[in-house]
Amino acid sequence: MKITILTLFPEMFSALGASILGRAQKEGKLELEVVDIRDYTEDKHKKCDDYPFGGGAGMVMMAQPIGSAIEAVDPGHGARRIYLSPKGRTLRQEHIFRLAEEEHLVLLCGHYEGVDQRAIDLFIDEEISIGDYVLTGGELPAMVLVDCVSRYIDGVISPSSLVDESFSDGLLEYPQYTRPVEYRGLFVPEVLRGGNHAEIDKWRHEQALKITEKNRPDLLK
Ligand code: 4FV
Repeated sequence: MKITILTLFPEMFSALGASILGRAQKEGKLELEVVDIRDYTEDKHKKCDDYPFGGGAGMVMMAQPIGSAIEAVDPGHGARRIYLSPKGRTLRQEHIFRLAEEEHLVLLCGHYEGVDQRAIDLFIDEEISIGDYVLTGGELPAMVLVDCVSRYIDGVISPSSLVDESFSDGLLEYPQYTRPVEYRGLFVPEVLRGGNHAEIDKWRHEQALKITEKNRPDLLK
């Protein structure tokens, strides 16, 4: 899978070179392309944002550099073009499964007050929000989306790790434990050390239900 990120702050994406995502890129499973929108402005002063028409605080990213960047990285519109924005549909796990099927994603990162609406109208397929809160830029949301989607690229995560995780069966995940057996007076639940897998599965399902009921009763409806 190829993911192209369009941003005014490419330096923010060095974090995607670490750990699991770094290895996925080294192994050629994930191709990540970070593009500086500023490289596509036609303004002689490299301007990429301007004051909003109608007044209001902050600056708005101009449509031309965005449009030229998108047409450069995705000339045939073969990619799914996504704008990360609080106005978008909230990202949920079922979304991730669908996006993971795409060959090429183009992620547009807004900054400041956002982008000129015409950039969205002309070039964007869908707007996605990572949650009901406002950040300084779309870069962190883009990294969240890259991380979530990349987990479903063949070979990035072992298939056994993709089952029994939060939201995979509509429930939050059961508690996890590892060595040592005792830590500051707290012990690993006996059932997990017993080796009876039917009992372990039963305990884990009960725990998942309990945690979901406590933290996300809406998932049980
Ligand atoms: C956001 C979100 C988000 C709003 C103004 C970037 C910022 C600035 N993106 N999910 N929540 N974006 O807050 O995706 O342009």
